[in-house]
Amino acid sequence: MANVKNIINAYEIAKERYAEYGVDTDKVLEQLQDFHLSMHCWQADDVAGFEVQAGALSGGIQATGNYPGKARNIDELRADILKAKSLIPGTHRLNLHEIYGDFQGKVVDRDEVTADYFQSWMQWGKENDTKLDFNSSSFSHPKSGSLSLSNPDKGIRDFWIEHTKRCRDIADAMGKAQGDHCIMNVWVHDGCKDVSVNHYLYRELLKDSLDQIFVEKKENMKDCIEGKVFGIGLESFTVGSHDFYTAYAAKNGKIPTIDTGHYHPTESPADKVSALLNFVPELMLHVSRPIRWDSDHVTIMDDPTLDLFSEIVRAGALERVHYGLDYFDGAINRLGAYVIGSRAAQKCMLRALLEPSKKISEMEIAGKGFQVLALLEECKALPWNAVYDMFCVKNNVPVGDGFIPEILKYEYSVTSNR
Ligand code: RNT
Ligand code: ZN
Repeated sequence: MANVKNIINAYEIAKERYAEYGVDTDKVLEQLQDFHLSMHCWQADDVAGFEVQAGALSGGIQATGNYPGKARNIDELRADILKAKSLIPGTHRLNLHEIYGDFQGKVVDRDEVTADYFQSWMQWGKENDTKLDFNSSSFSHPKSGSLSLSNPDKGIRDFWIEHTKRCRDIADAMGKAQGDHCIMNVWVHDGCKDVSVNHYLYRELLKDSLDQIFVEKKENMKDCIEGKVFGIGLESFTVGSHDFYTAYAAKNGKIPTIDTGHYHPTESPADKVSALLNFVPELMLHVSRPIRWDSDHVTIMDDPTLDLFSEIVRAGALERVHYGLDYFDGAINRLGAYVIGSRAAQKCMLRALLEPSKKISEMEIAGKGFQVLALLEECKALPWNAVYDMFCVKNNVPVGDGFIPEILKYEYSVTSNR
């Protein structure tokens, strides 16, 4: 157990140290309090969801690992999320996929879903101070195939258009109920496994489907569109590529989703922030960790994530970004995965907020290249961790690795009995 007195002392010293650089750590703590992650519900059960008719996970994504104890129903998932939230400082949102509706044992096809199936979620959100975000689900369905919204078969296309429109209605209802926009993401896996020749046609169809989906203006939700490089089994071509959605978002005022696992290995997601924000209103993030491919490993405090958040802070764009997480690791304790990833994302944001950006920026403009590099190097070793520990104390959650025994206790008494 961490000694609170030591933590407060360490914080006071850190505060003075940062003040030497013109950084006010008390203010940063307030900013961090206002930093809300959108926790993805699908880490709790390897993207299975609660459809009565659920089949295997398909649509270019794969959850690997077979750690015991995944959530099997809505009650278990809710309990797991609340347990995870109790170990993460701050208040956070929950990002639901359509397949996580409260279907009450009924077969509800994707083109039949309504906000009724999410009433209990809205109630739960209200009771647990958790705002909701939403996603249409085009994978793991007999009509998913390799093409959904871009399928040349009008029947299939219309099915997914109907689904996605209904999801926008649901997101709008959620936004209204919580008095805050529900952020809805559209990701479709559409692509080709092998060499193919109809690329223009597929993209034309996807564009047309999106145009139909977005016709109705909605007050209480915001639309995001997420591209990627490739999906499993769809390696040769992706209809919804980064360029496709960037152009679509810029033209139509939509929000591009930057999933950090969706780019070529040497491409920097962080560098997209300042480029895109000159043309689109806002950004959605799916913070993940790709290992060799879009493997969706648990987020850690790595350089790509640090760079991403630093770019947001440096751009003065904190309020223009929605901070979703998107990984699914079934190989370790799933609750632990939530806590590690969420706390890592917060630490990255904290370190970004603690950067003496103003000072460094002035030096850069004055051509003081050596000083800029020296300061950026120094920042890496400033006592940011004392500030994070203080944040945990203030939020009444375990400091440091104090969450490990809590998770093990929950595993012993709850998840290992599943
Ligand atoms: C897939 C996308 C997408 C999904 C979730 C489940 O590559 O990242 O966001 O992970 O919608
Ligand atoms: Zn994603």
